[in-house]
Amino acid sequence: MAGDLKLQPLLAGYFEGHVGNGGALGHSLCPGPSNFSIPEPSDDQRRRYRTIWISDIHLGTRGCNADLLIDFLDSTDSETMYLVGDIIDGWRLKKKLYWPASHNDIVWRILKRAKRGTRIVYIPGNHDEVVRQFDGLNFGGVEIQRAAIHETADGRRLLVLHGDEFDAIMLAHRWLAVVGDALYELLLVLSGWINAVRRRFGLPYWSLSKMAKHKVKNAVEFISRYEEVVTRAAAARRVDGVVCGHIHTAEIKEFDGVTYYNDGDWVEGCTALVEHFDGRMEVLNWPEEIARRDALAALAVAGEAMARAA
Ligand SMILES: [Mn+2]
Repeated sequence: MAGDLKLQPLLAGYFEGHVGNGGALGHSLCPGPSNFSIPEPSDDQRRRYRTIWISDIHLGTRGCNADLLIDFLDSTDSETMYLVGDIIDGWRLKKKLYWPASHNDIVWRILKRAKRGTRIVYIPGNHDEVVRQFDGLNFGGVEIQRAAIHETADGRRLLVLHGDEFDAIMLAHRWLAVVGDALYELLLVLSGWINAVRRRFGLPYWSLSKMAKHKVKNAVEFISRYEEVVTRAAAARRVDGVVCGHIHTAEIKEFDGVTYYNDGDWVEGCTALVEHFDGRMEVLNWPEEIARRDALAALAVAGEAMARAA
């Protein structure tokens, strides 16, 4: 993919001056959380992780799966939590205000985590880009950064960003695809002429099958290209991996020794990326985790009933 290499210089200096320095100017501008409409449970049953990444919550829209996210927040805890963009959907909020109590519950829970001692880093995305102007500030214990470098327990450095930074490049890719298709059409015409000439000289048919590889543009290919573009840009930054959101597709994938992580979203998939205390990374699919928890609870009840019957 020669196109990627040509476009790489565009990104080379992009993150300079954006990474790090979060919290240096930190001062609290927000009072602590007060009360919830849905009370927070006690802490002892929570699953603990070193780091949690969540993104694309889209608070302020009906798409946000607030109940599942509240369940996730009440079931987990971590030393550090990254909010990887599109937390509040600022664009839609301007058009029409949709803000149920459950969305406040989420904001309170995040602020309360900060108060309990979780380091919270908020990396605004394209839907909450109004927050990007507060780069380097600290609101109620929430550090705002344009991008961050996270060091895992096993010493790997991960670039953390929302991921909309690559939309322009993906658009360029789409143009390359359009040019590619036009070229393919031209080659089809040319090959017709070429084969007509070849037939006249008694030569066998010349196959176009190699060209056909240029074809096919679908969502699956778009996503895998996005993943590769993001990972190549991270590799140019000399990090061991990249964590992003934006395309609402959770994934852990390797490209030439650099790892691509996407924490997914809380609109469709309802997933989070977590780092265990040994540095092992995992995507948590929360609807699946709830189903497992419910099945275990049902088994326990059945077990008790059987023990009583015996
Ligand atoms: Mn986004």
